[in-house]
Order: sequence, then C-alpha cells, then structure tokens
Amino acid sequence: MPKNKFDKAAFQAALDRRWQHLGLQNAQEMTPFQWWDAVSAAVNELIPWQPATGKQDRKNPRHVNYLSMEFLIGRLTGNNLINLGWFDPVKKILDGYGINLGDLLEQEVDPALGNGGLGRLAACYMDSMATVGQDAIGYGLNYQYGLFRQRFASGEQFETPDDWHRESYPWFRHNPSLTVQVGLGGRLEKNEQGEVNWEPAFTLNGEAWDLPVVGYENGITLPLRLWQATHPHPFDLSLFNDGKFLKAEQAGIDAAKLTKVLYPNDNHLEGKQLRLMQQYFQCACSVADILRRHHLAGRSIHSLPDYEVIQLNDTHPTIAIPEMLRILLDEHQLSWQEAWHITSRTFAYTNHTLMPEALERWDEKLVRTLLPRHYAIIQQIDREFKKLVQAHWPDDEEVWSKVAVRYDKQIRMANLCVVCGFAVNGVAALHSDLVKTDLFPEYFALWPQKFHNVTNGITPRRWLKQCNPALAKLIDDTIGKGWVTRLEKLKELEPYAEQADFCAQYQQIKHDNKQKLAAKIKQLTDITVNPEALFDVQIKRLHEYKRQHLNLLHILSLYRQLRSDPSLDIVPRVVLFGAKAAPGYALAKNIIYAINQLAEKINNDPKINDRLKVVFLPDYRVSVAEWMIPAADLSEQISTAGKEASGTGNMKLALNGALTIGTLDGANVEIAEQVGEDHIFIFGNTVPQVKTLLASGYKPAQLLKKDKNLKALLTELGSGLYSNKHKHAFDPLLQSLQQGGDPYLVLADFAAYCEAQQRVDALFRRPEEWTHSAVLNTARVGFFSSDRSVRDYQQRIWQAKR
Ligand code: 26Q
Repeated sequence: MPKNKFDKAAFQAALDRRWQHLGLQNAQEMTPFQWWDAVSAAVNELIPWQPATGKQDRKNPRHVNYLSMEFLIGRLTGNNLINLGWFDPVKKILDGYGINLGDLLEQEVDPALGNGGLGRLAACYMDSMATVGQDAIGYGLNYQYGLFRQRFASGEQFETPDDWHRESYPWFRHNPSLTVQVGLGGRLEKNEQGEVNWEPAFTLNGEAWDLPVVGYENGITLPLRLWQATHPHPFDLSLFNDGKFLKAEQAGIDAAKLTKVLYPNDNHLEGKQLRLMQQYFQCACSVADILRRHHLAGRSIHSLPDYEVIQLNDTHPTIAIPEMLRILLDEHQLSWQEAWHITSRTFAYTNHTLMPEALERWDEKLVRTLLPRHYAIIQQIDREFKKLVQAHWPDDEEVWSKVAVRYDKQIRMANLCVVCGFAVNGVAALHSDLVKTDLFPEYFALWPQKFHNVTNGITPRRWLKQCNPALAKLIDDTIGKGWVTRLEKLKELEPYAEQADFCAQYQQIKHDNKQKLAAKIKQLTDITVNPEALFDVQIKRLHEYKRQHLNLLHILSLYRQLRSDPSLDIVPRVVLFGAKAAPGYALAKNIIYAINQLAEKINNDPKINDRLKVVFLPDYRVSVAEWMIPAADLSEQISTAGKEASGTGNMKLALNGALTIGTLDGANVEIAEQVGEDHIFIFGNTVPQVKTLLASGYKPAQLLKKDKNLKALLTELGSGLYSNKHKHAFDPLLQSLQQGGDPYLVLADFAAYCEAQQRVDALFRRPEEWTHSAVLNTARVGFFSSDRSVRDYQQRIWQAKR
C-alpha cells in the first residue's frame, strides 16, 4: 500500500490554482506544456518532503552525503508519480479533462545534468537510497545548460546549447536560508598570533535548489540539493566608489558563469580553470551545508564521522577533503591530528576508471592561485604521507613517484582520495580487482582493508516499471508486485521460461515495443524499419574504448556480403546507435560520421531491401534510452577488456530481455555469471590476453596481411564509396586502426566478434529458443538492482564497524 495517501481534493485545488495563476478561464485553456507544468507543480506542492527516518538510530546511524558533479536524473514527473503511487489516480483525473497522461509526460525536457554512466548512476542511487530508507542527501550543481543537444547535418555531429529552463522547472524548491558564501583566489596572510589567514580575492553565493527524490511507495523523500552560483551583491560598491566601474560590475557577471554549463567530457579530463572552480564551488557549498546540519543537531565536531559519511562520486569532488580540513583547522582551530582524525574517517571514494588519461591531475600552479590555503593543506598531507612511505619503502623514488599526491608539479586527485579516505571502491568485480592490482598496488599493500567492490546497479522503477509498463504488468500478473523493491524475486520467473503461453506473451510485448520504437524512428529520422527484424542496439557515449567502430566494421562486412551474394540468407537486422561524442573529440566525431555515411548508403540501396538497416538516433539521452531499451533484442557491450569499469546500460538492456553480445569486461563478467553462458554471446580477448598482446608489440599491419577480408573492408572505407568520393573523409578512423597501432584492439577482436554475431543470427532464427533465453535474462539479473548496490555500500562502507 502506498504510504503517501493521494488527496484528490488537494490535488484538484492545487491544479486549479495553476491555471488561475496563468490568468486563464479554465483548465482546458492550457497548452500541453502548461498542463505538464501545472500537474508537476501541483504534485510538488503535495509531496511531504520528509527524510528517511527523521532521526538517526543505532541500526542506521550514518547519514550519507553523495557528492557528484553530475546527476543525470531524466524526466521527473512520470517517475515521481509512479514512486508516490499516484500515477493511476492522477491519470483518472486527467482523463476527465480529456488529457492523456502519457502524452503530457512527453512534454518534459530531460534535465541532462550529466554526461553518461557516472551521472546516471548517481540518479539511480538517489532513487534506491530513498527506497531502501537510507537517510541521504545528494549534492551537485544546478547547471543552466545541461549536456549539449546533438543534431546531424550531412552525417556530422553538431552541438547546440541545452537550455532546459531551470528557472521555471516545476520540481525545484529554492531555499534562500541555505545560501552559502564561497571564497576564491587571493592570498594567505599571517596574523599577530602567527595563524594563517586566507583572504580570498572574491566571494560568490551558492544558492540551494532542491529536487525531491521520492522513495518507492514508502513516504520518504530525499533532497537532491543543486548549488547555483550568484553574486552576493549586484556590484561591488567599494570598487565602484574607487572608480573601477567596469570591474565593479564584472564580479556579478562572472559569478553566474560558474554554474552555466556542464563540461561535456566523459572519461577524459580537461584541465580548465573554470572546471576546477566549479568543483571547488560545489564542494565548499556542500561541506558548509553538511557542517551546518551537524551543528544544528547540537553535535560536537569530533563526532562528525559517527553521523556523516561523504561519498565521492569519482575524484571530481575531491577538493572537499582539503576544504573540510581547512574549516576544522582555521575555523574550529583544531590541531592537525584532530582535523585529520575527523576527516580521514568521513570520506569514501568510488573509482570509475583505470584509464590514465581520465585520472584527474591538476597543475599545482592553478590550485595555488585559485585555492592557496587548500594548496598548503595538500602540501602538508603529502609531507605527512611521505613519512609513512619512507618507513615502508626507504628512499624508493620509484614507489614515491607513483604514490605521491604532489608530483611533477601536479596534484593527483585519485591519490589524494586514497590517502585521505577510509574506503575506496571499484564499480564491478573485475574492475575492483584491477584497482588493487594495477592501479593502486602500493596503496593496497599499505591498507588492504580500505579496498572494496560494490558492483553497480540500476533502479528497476525507471528501468523496468516506468519504461516498459507492459512487461512490468506481465511480471506483476505472474509473480506479484514484490519485484519492484526486491528485484531478486525475478528468479521466480525462471520456470515460466519453459511455458509456451508466458513466452508468447513476453514475445508479443517485445514485438509491440519494437513497433512503437519503429514509429518513433520514422518520426525522428524518416527511416522505415521492420519490427520483425533483429533490433541490434548500441547505446552509450561515443568513445574509442567502447568500440562503436567494431560494430561499424561488422555492418560493413555484412553489407559487402549482401552485395556480393544478393540471395544470402541472413536474419534481417536493424542496427541502432545512440551516442554523443565530446565536442573536442575529433576521432569520436569521425566515427559518428562514418556510421551515418554508411547508414545512408545501406538504407538507400534497393538491392539490400529490408535485410539490413542502420539508424543513428540523434540526441541520445535518458528519455531516448527509455524508448530504445524495451525494444532491443541484442545489447552491444563490446569494449576492449579492462577498459569499461562496469557499464550500466548492459544491465538495463538485459533486464528488458535483450541478449548481450559482449567482451569479458566490466559488469559483463557478472552478467554472464548470472544469466549463464548459454544465454549470452561472449567473445574476444580477455584482460590477460589484452595485456599479453599489447606487451608483445601488437602490430595491426601483420594482422591485416593475413586477413584479406578485413583489409578489404578498410580499403573500401577509404575508397570514397561512402563519402561522395572524398577519399580522406575517414582518415582519422582508418589511421587510428592502422598507423595508430589500433590501441583498442578493434582489429584483433574483429574475427571473434563476427563469429559471435553468427551465433546471434543462428539463435534468432529459432524464436522459441531466443525468447527462452530472453526470459531467463530478465529472470536472472535481479542482482543488478541499485537497491542491492546501496545495501552493499551500507554494509561494506557506510555502516561498517570503524
Ligand atoms: C573530468 C575532469 C574534467 C572534465 C570532465 C571530467 C569527467 C566527467 C565525466 C570525467 C569522467 C566523467 C564520466 C565518467 C563515467 O561516466 N564513467 C562511467 O561510470 C559508470 C558508472 O560507474 C561506469 O558504469 C562506466 O563503466 C564508466 O565509464
């Protein structure tokens, strides 16, 4: 039973106030967008904004502060209605006005306050913390522009700003009493007592804008607090009086710049000053807010780690650590030992990547200029830590060069996290092992007990109940509704995989979902696809390590086979892509261009008929994922082994009954364990094989000499056939695979990938067997619920004995 009773009269009154406020005569005069706005605002008014328990108890003593530069929450209205248990009553009221709730929900612009996996994970974890009753708050930034919008022109990606209109988003609550002041720049001064004093050059305001995170039918709502930068004064009167007019006004303009735009990089760092300023702003506001709440509860600063844990979503909010030390040292006047004791028991760090180019390092000079006090504190951390390293590895410069926090005039944020935090975790079993053995072996030798694994998860509310209502209903009718909060209950579906009647219904739902997606594809791209075909889906950020170009080579290979043998019997396929490339990532953009050009050729080749279609859906985002995932037959998870920390799209697709074609990378390994090797298509070099290949001097040229077919594919790509005779159109892509040494082993895995695709083709011809496997996928991936991940965090990290 829903714990939030729906008050029909109160909802009706709140709704009426909305159209009255617009100066209309009645509700019917509202536009579809105004309807969405009115319903959302009305519901927001009625949500009891209560924390999980309101109080901390012995069983659940630590409050979680989830710090992340990204929260990719997706549309909120439908999700909140479902979690409140109000979807059906609201639908009924709207039916009375002739308004379709489903259509109304399509009016919402996705709040795209994240890039990809890491941001979406933060959103799933907020949903799960609210649902399992973990008291928590999410801290992030309220960007004016979310991740850029993508469109294609002549096959190329173009970006436009994503103004999602945060100023009129109906789910926000702004609380001016929580405004925080944040200093930046300036210098350190010593006072008469010899104490250091930081005199910032300027100060900004951080305003708190809260979004409700509604637990599933349990009466709990947690805040997601997004900080927005504003200027404390319209302009600086003292500068104005000094005659520095322009400078006086500049301060106000600059302040708002800070939370203007989300950096569009994913698994790649950009050492820009503005990014560091964003990070510090987010951390300073959040730490101040955590301490404000702690003091308000009347607790001693020394008890902070008993009540609060700060979970860092990757290294992006690392500067919160020296910020905490600074406040304890300079404002609370604690000794270094006391401040360290508190801080080092409060912070925990989640690592999301092993790739060196993605590990954050900041120029010492930049940190010193922007944050002189923090720089001095980091120096001291490094000095203290050096004593420990010296004791373990006396005079070993090689070890020090790896574990130092400051080295080569750079500050290494991951090292800072490991040295200062009480816990470090990877995001899938394989990844967490590699964190210990490859990334941080010395730290692991020093502190083995700090290292953990928490395999990622996804919320079944959004990624099954909301996006695939027909399948959710079939499951409800078969095993009851308990799965929504106990996803491991899906196991009870296993026997139904043997029942023809259930499988027929399951298959019909997949078919209907494919038909709906086909209609969307037609509407968005004007391409007609056949819902009977195999829907082969790769959706994720565009990155070389994710190897969308491996998929591309397979498509090209199929196309050549179909051309040379027009009667070739292959299973009809629609290959679907969704991906954004970082605007500065030329090679990734070239891969998009190549896929689009190839698609254009294949889709318009009359000889191919309906046997192969390629569709790159533009502007991939959470709402597009919600259309694509329920309609997928095949899930492409084909990263170079060892590179994808976990992946979470792999979990969403398997849950919705897509079979995975994938490498033994990230969480694919655990998915294969859960679903069983007969129900997944595993291929390619494993982590040890990848290491051996790269160490033994892998040369793509040698491989191409032997594999004439593969060579012919590359030659055809460079022939101008797909690029209006421009032979150099795909040079970046072709060069990286050849002269560039093929660093992600695309060519090395190509043959195995094609062989696995043939296994896919063979199984899809046997629809009963395919559906049997699909049902078993749904039944066996309950482990990947983010509710389970959150409980793992509780047991291993947040509530573990200290
Ligand atoms: C860093 C510095 C400056 C600018 C941008 C960044 C930046 C931003 C975003 C660096 C990395 C990211 C995002 C990383 C990410 O999404 N990682 C993914 O996290 C998922 C959740 O754990 C995993 O499933 C994926 O495997 C991992 O790639």
